[in-house]
Amino acid sequence: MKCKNLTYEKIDITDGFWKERQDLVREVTVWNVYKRFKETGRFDAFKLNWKEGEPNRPHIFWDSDVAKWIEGVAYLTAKKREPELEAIVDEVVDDIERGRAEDGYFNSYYLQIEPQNRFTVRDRHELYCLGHLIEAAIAYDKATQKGKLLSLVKDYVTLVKRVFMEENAAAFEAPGHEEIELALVKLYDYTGDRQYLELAAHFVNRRGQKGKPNQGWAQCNRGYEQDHLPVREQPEAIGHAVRAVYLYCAMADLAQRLEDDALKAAAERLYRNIIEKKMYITGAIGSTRRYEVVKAPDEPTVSYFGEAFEEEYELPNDSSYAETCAALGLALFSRRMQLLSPADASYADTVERVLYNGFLSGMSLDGKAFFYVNSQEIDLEARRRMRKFGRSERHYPTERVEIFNCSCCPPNVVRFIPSVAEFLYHYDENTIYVNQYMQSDADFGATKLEQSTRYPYDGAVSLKLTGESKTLAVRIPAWCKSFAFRHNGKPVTLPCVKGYASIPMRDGDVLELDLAMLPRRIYANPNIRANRGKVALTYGPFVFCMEGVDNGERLGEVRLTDGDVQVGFDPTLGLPVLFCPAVRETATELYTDTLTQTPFTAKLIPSFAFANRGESDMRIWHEKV
Ligand code: FUB
Ligand code: ZN
Repeated sequence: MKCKNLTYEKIDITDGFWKERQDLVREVTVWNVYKRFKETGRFDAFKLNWKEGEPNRPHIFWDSDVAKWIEGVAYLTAKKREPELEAIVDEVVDDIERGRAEDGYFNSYYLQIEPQNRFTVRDRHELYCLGHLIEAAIAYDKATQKGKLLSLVKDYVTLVKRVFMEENAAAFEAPGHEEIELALVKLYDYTGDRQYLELAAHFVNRRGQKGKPNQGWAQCNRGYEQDHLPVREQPEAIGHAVRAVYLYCAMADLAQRLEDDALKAAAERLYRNIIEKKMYITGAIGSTRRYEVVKAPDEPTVSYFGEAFEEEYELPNDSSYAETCAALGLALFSRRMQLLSPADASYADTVERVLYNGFLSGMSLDGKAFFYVNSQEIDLEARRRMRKFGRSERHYPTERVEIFNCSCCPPNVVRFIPSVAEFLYHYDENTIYVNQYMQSDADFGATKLEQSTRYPYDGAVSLKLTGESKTLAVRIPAWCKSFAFRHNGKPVTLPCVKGYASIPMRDGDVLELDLAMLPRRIYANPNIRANRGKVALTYGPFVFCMEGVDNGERLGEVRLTDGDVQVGFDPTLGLPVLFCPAVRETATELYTDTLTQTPFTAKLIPSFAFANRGESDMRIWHEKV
């Protein structure tokens, strides 16, 4: 049996850090995003009755924004029906049924604005929108047994298969923004209909074959869309970060299902390239925000077009792109890679890094506002100077907003948090791999697993198995240097191989785990120019940051000194905090042989929680004395 993830409907998160966030999405976020999408015309666009000159002109990927929102509603509904939300979804489904073309095509932009131009421009997101509608349809059918949306998307997929695979009649062979590939694999998994797996493989295999003239934005060329080489030959992660990780998800999915070793090797190569050379300490990805075209001297003209991966080790803090969707996509990619190497816990380490840092910073603590770009450093003084001379540099955001024009991230958060349980476990016929720690009840069929923990507030975890015996392989996070186990109350020493400690468990057995959580000083590879000579602090899965609101602005003057780092708790934030000895270095002259050092104790908070208390300096990487 191939390893599988235990899916969200088989797991109830019953309390703690992630239950709080799931409740916040259910009670606040899903409604806030709905209201803003309603105000901006995203839902009305499905009625196909917009008239030139009216506000809220339909946009090429509004269908995907609403589809992700629907998918999030479906995950919430799977746990507790929400009649008002379902009514909104059912109205959208009726709009699609009423407005779709005879042949099953549906796209609220093209049907209203340029019906004659369907499938003529690769990077105008038709297949990306269909991909998200597919994911939404599967989740909604699973949660409600209302099969209409699923039936509608299947009709649309039948058209796409005919146009792209049978007739090759479109102006392009592979989509400009990957997404449909991973969605088609999900549709295959859900229906067992192999044609969907074959269509996913078709799109992945046609990528990089240059079978049709290049398209997309003027400056943009194939590197931005990972279309510069056949996917099995791509040496490194380049181009738009979200497009890239969505493609890589499909590559990993297909490698497992088709037992395609070349695809598996390519997915592993691209994963390692990201993890080892192109990822921020928070798990965020995408360094380039500036829209620029860089022609690599000896490569096919490859564009490092905006919102993209940079050269290896180029991870600037103050000009990061680090989109919320990109971080989330890296977690999805890592989960899929985990299934290709089931006994290697490092993939779940990456998931954890993203979940508690690079992804979660995308939403405010009150669940109402979002980041599209997640700054990795905020220096208000530097911004002031840039703006004073009207520099064209796109200024990194210092505060979240409720909705932005390009609103791909908010609905991605709405669907990701309700389904976060899917990162907890993967399993085969003998072993259950415990990858993440959340208070939860899981149903593997003949075996049930109850997890009790306050993680990430502390490292104590209890796992109670009932029913059929299984081996438990429990992840020891890479950050944890000391841990202890008790099996049915008795201390045991368990072998830890590639990050998993394993133990046979029988009906009624309890395995207790204590993961020692201590503050750690982390140093960056000196190849990362931005962080040479600097230090970051972590505690458990959290990467910490310093904010001006706690420590005074002009954080560039602050240096961390040696000495013990104390752990505290901030009741306002509801989060652990760190207190670290520091000095503030100042000078009056422009150059001096003696800087004034004023000692103080710096307070640091989990980096995902920055920018929740107004505009403020923020640093993850700190100079040290
Ligand atoms: O283009 C669709 C989505 O909008 C991309 O994934 C994001 O980067 C944003 O551009
Ligand atoms: Zn986004």
